[in-house]
Amino acid sequence: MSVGESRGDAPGSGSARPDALRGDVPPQQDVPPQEAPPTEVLVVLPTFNERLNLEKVVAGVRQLGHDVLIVDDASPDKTGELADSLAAADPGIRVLHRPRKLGLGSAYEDAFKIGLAGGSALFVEMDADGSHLPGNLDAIVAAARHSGGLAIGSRYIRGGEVVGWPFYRYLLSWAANVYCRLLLWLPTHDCTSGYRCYTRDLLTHIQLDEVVSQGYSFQIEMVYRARRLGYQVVETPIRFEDRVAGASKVSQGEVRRALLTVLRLSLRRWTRRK
Ligand SMILES: Nc1nc2c(ncn2[C@@H]2O[C@H](COP(=O)(O)OP(=O)(O)OP(=O)(O)O)[C@@H](O)[C@H]2O)c(=O)[nH]1
Ligand SMILES: [Mg+2]
Repeated sequence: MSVGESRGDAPGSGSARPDALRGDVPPQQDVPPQEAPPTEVLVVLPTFNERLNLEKVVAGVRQLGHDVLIVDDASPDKTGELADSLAAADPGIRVLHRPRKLGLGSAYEDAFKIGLAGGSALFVEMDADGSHLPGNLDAIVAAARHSGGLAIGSRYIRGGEVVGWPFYRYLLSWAANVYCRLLLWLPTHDCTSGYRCYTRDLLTHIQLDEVVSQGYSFQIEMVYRARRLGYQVVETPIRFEDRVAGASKVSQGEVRRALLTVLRLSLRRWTRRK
């Protein structure tokens, strides 16, 4: 089943009503119901071939007491099976299995809909590759709670740092941020950071079904939409460490698609469309 089909099948999809998101889980997304009431914070971990990294990241988050939702896209390295075994041993962990690699943005969209239906109040995005340290999580969550909107774990403000990246990778990230800031007029320093926390209020109003980004530009588009809706977008410094195991999924194709999506958003902005 394609992304488009699964989205279209969702009851209430395409509706502008914020409450259309409630109970909006497409049928093939068979996530076990939560046994205990949800914790305030839901940490979403998207995975594609993260078998070597997942367990440590999940343990770090669970130590802080937050619920975890893993979204695995049929990883060939059997990350999904590992996720299932972690979930079987801990009711605070759930797994959403998707049939194939459908993109980072759509993984977060599907997870947010599940979290909204389940009653979570704060929604964290976090990579499952070990680059995002659990030690930074509480500060990001506190900043989101305080702002009422979106808090971004930022590598590019005072106190933030990147460890272990080769120069070209740093340059790519820096250039991507300059590009977004210029084209979308965003004052945010780290629009592409995937370590962040949204309030329920923001996600309820952002109309997830209208987000055009399926892949990495999701991060940028969500910053843009949050600001357009008038929500505060704040940044809190993080230490970002390059993954020590597994491979990055940021391909040249992903970069191209992200650049084009940002260009499309910028053109819409100039032509005063949504
Ligand atoms: N479910 C799902 N997860 C994905 C997909 N693409 C990437 N991920 C996960 O998203 C997270 C971020 O992906 P990475 O490959 O680490 O990319 P990145 O962190 O933006 O960039 P690097 O610095 O190169 O690691 C990781 O946990 C990946 O396993 C996807 O299509 N579906
Ligand atoms: Mg990474």
